[in-house]
Amino acid sequence: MASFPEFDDACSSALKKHLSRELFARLKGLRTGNGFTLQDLIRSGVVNQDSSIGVYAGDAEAYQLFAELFNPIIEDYHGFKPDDQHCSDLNPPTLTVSNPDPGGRYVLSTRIRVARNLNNFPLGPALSRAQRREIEVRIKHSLEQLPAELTGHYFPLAGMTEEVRRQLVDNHFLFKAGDRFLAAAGLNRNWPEGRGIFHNAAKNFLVWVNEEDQMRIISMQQGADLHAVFNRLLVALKQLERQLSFLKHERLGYLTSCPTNLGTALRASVHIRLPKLSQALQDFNRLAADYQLQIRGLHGEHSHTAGAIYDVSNRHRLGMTEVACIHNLHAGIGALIEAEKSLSDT
Ligand code: ADP
Ligand code: CIR
Repeated sequence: MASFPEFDDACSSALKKHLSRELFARLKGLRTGNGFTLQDLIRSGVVNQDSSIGVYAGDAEAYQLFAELFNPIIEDYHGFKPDDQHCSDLNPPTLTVSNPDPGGRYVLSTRIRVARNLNNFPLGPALSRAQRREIEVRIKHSLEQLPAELTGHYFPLAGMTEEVRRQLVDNHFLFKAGDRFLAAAGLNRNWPEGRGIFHNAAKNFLVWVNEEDQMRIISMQQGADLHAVFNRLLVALKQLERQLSFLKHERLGYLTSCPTNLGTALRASVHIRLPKLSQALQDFNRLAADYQLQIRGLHGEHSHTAGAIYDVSNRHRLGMTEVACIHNLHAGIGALIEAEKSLSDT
């Protein structure tokens, strides 16, 4: 891919928008210390013309070396400007969000996850097979030290029966296999080796290992108790940070392979049933935009939905604290529920 990539007329990715011929010519000869190139960075968006973003970083250095491409994509997605500074806060004062749906009429479940990668390793797209295996061993070891309600077991994907794997995916606990966006980014190499899932007995605390990021640390449960879900995540993070050193950038916060996850790397989502509002699509989309929400399907990113149930989450993760991300979602859910109620009354 030495020449400028072809983009379809229908392609509307951030990559297409921000990769000019001049920029391509300027960046195409560069490579990071791990050998990660512009071609590696854009492959997912070139192969998958329906990408919304289309780029992945192979290591921390890529965010510096290819900043001319990353920065405008990051600014478009998060509203974070090149001289803005991210500030995570995992020791917040008490989180005071009420349950946005105490009657349990709209919100089926709540999930908050953060992405993490380990210091002194490349990100997933540039990991060697041996490095991926070493990361799995380190993470597994750290998970074995977790206390009380977080205690659980690690289940490697290799050797898991198809039936068990399918069930975990269908029940929203495990990542799906064969994602074409990740495959083109080099994130599915040597699959399923080095990948797996940890969960406690209640399956309300889970960790994905070596999917899009080396760790996706997840707290989830039925209902809309954002407070309980967030606090469980904070307890787990505090424990894990004693064992593991996470990859962090002075300006961009926690580093992730996809630029949409930088900063807090936090996605707080609810599964919410909105039968009326989802019929009034313009209103639904306007509210989502006003409250900076992202709407996904019932089985996560790039999935369709069923039964008028949507995955609604905070869109921005960078340039704001973790608590601000949760407040953002909380306000958005409140507005969606109000709109659903008023449509039901008419
Ligand atoms: P991520 O949040 O890590 O970016 P996905 O969008 O792929 O990942 O979603 C991963 C899984 O989490 C999917 O099965 C999705 O349905 C599930 N999920 C997301 N939010 C919720 C929620 N609030 N309740 C239950 N499952 C959820
Ligand atoms: C894409 O470009 O569509 C995929 N690589 C996924 C991008 C991340 N999604 C998102 O908006 N958070």
